[in-house]
Amino acid sequence: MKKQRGLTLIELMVTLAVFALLVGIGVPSLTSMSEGNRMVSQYNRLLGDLSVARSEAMKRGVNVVMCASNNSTATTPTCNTTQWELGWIYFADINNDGVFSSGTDTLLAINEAQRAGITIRTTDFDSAGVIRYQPNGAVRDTDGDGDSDGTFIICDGKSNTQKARAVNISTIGRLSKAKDTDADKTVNDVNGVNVTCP
Ligand SMILES: [Ca+2]
Ligand SMILES: [Ca+2]
Ligand SMILES: [Ca+2]
Repeated sequence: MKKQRGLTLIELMVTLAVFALLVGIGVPSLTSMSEGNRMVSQYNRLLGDLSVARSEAMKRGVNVVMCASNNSTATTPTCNTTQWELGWIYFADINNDGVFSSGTDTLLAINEAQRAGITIRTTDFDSAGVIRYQPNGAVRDTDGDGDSDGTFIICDGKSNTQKARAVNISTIGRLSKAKDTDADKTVNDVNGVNVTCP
């Protein structure tokens, strides 16, 4: 008869120690990894949409408006928030009034709300929730002060500015990844100021 062998005390302790290590370290790092992935994916989505919205304005020869919208999936979505993580839309603004006009304007794309956590906000644009691309690709200066550039800031929802990613948009509509120009570990906005998180 074969002798059945159980775990020795030492084997049991090693097993428990390994388990504790996996649970203690593995879970938080997985959480921050998926949050980091979501930030990267939203960053890429935002860059893509801004870029396409601009090229649609140039291609169609009309203003294209991209705006934050908490009802992006509705039949007639509206530009109604400054919290871009709640969703956004962009459309050919045929009647040039800056809002989505059902039956007149052409809805080009929607991006649905994100799960709770990350935030996507802007700074320095004429309107915190609306970007208007003109047929020449420039961002429209809606308040006429000669300045229409700004920055999109994506944060992790924990006010950790050092983890923030940002996209700068110049007055002529050029997109660029925000860099840490003063080497203090936080990326700088279109005015060279460190970005902040809500
Ligand atoms: Ca319109
Ligand atoms: Ca302005
Ligand atoms: Ca900096």
